[in-house]
Amino acid sequence: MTNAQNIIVVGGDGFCGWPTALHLSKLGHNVTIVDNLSRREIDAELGADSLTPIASMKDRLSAWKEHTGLTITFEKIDVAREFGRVTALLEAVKPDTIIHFGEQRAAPYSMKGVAEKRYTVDNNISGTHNLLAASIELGLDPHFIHLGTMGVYGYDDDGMEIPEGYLPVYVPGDNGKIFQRDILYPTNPGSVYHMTKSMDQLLFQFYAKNDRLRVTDLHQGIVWGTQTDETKLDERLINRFDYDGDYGTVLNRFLMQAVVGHPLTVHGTGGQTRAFIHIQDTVKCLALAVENPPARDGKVAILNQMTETHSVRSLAKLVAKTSGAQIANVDNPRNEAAENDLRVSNKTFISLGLKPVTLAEGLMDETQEIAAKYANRCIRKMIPCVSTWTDKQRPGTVQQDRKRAA
Ligand code: NAD
Ligand code: USQ
Repeated sequence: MTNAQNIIVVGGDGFCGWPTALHLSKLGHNVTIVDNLSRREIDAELGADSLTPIASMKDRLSAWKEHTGLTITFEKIDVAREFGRVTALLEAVKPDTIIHFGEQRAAPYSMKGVAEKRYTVDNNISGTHNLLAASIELGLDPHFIHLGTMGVYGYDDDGMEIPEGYLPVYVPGDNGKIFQRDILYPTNPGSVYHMTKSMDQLLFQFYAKNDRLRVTDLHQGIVWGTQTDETKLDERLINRFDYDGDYGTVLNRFLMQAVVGHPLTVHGTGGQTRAFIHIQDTVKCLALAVENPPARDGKVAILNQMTETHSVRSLAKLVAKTSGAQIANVDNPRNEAAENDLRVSNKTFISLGLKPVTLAEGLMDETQEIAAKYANRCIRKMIPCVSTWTDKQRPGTVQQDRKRAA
């Protein structure tokens, strides 16, 4: 590989960050992982754990070195709270690229209560801003790649294909002439977590305009699967598999629920349609983004990082059909549209050469094999989603009691 870069992967101990760090290392880049290990602490706080047994960072990195001869460096830094250490690290590494996965990423966790709301906002906004401000303060010129979310667009059936970040608007000026602007697609976040991703967008817009920072914001869909070519090499490299009611995402939860004999927990009618991507495609998209920095034109490059859309109901039916699992339509703890359509443009990644893997390609079996292998680690009481979006949805409220009595 000729164009080896110095790459900092913030959040490199997490579900998306860890396999991305390994993939970029294998491609020949010099990778430094920065993580404060807060996810491992939140697991302990919740009494949950990854279904797969994730090794310590020390053991993960030794296993990688043993198998490949490659070294990945690790720095335990809280990017939201340790600005001095962030600055010192950036000055030492002089990254060509910073990839920022290091945020609190669960919508249900962000809605649990006021402490979790405040933590999510403080952590996500300060972390993003510290990385941007430190880069500019030091006079560095990294390509800044951020993991955003499809959820910033909202799920309101806008009656059009969701474009990549920008919406052309046509407005009458004072002289009656129509002028055109490309504005950020109006954000419509569905949780405090998604709101932080909407706010991140403004930070990028400002630094791209003011300092000509090259920023790529990847609006990613729900990631499913667990293993990649690199994490399969050794059990010590295994990726995390969240299944609990706060951090588990819908398809991985269904695949795992079918294995442990739990009914598939469809929220409401299951008419919610969402965008999905397999973890193997996530790491490929990140490699493509690293190789293709945007022009220094003052505009953030926004790419939709998703490969297919499905309704929750259709996923449940698919998993039930192949596994014989029961489907349970439970009260929806969230405040979201019961039914929506979703069409999304992902033309940039396709034009860069991404060949998406799909649900139909046997990867559901692979994910279920992993779930079956570690099913004995499942803590069943952690499966239900108990974080509610509003007080009215809490069990024991007058509304809930009346509903049950009716
Ligand atoms: P994760 O929770 O598994 O990983 C996030 C990592 O960031 C953790 O290891 C955590 O310890 C670290 N971190 C959090 N705050 C930090 C801080 N202040 N300083 C240093 N490290 C910090 O989450 P993930 O699923 O890997 O998601 C990574 C990113 O991708 C997130 O920003 C998320 O919003 C985005 N994303 C994830 C999905 C998905 O389905 N998992 C989908 C779309 C977007
Ligand atoms: N859902 C169920 N049953 C479950 C769990 C979820 O029906 O057992 C439903 C939810 O109500 C929701 C949908 O499935 O309608 C998706 O929920 P999710 O938890 O799989 O995904 P979400 O909360 O949107 O968040 C996840 C990641 C987040 C990322 C986002 C991408 O946790 O980091 O940003 O996916 S996206 O959804 O495209 O915005």
